[in-house]
This record gives sequence, C-alpha cells and structure tokens, in this order.
Amino acid sequence: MTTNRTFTMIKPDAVENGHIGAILEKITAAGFKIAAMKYTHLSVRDAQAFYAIHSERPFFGELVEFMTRGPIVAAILEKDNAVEDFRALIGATNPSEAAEGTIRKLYASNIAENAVHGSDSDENAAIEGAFHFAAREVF
Ligand code: RTP
Ligand code: MG
Repeated sequence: MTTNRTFTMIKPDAVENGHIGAILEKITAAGFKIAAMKYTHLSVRDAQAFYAIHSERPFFGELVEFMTRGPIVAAILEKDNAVEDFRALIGATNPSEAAEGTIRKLYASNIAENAVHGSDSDENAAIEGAFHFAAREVF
C-alpha cells in the first residue's frame, strides 16, 4: 500500500548556505503540500536515533556530527505517490550523480552534505514523521 505522505529535512548545510526558501519553493512548485513543519536542532542522541539504521556504516560518526552542527527544517509533505516522487525531486544521494534540476544537484555540496533528506519507504515516512511531530502538529 502506498500512502500520500513523506518526511523531509533541510539539512544543516543547506540552512547555512541560505537555501531554505529556494528548497521550499521547489517542493511546493512540485505539488507537495506541507502537512507539518518546524525549525529545530537535533541533539546527538536525536541524530543517532534517527539514523540508527546507518549505525554500523563507516560514515555514521561524520553523519551525526554533520546533522547536529546547526538547525534543520523538518517537514511532513503530502502528495500522491509522495515517497517516490520526493526521492525523484531530490535526486541521488551523491549530488555529482543527481539529475539536472534536482534539489541535490542544485543545492548539495557532496555525498555527505547533501542538502535534504527524503524518506525511502512509506513505513519509514510514518516512523520519521512521528519522530519529529506530535499528532496535534500535523494538519
Ligand atoms: P537520506 O536518508 O538523508 O535521504 O539520504 P539517502 O537515502 O539518499 O542516503 P542514505 O544511504 O540513507 O544515507 C544517509 C545520509 O548519510 C550521509 N552519507 N554520507 N560519506 C558518505 O559516504 C555518506 N554516505 C551517505 C548522507 O548525508 C546521506 O544522505
Ligand atoms: Mg536514506
């Protein structure tokens, strides 16, 4: 079953580089509606829990350090086929492999500092959204 929601974060690099507005414009222009949104700062414990699936990967320490070094924008987005369409909109993990016009091609620096997160399944979209938002914050 597919749901119509996904979860995203505008990561610290894109916030530092002043790309919040441009990225939100790309997201809404692509037809996504904002169901929930906040400007927040992950603690080390938050980032370790959020990315627990990567805890054995060699880049885990670097990933946690990066994701906690400054504020992020977290959001739940709504659109038909949200997870797949949003992954297409952001492009490949490594911006040098991302398609022209994708958010990572436009705004990411490298494979580690890649501007945005997008959930990779409906199940993870629901888990990740609930990680960041209480039910009363989702519209
Ligand atoms: P995300 O979960 O953030 O949407 O990214 P993704 O699915 O495209 O990539 P994933 O494999 O889930 O990796 C999660 C994040 O870890 C960082 N990373 N660094 N140094 C490296 O080789 C490396 N590989 C991945 C990136 O921030 C990536 O988005
Ligand atoms: Mg991922």
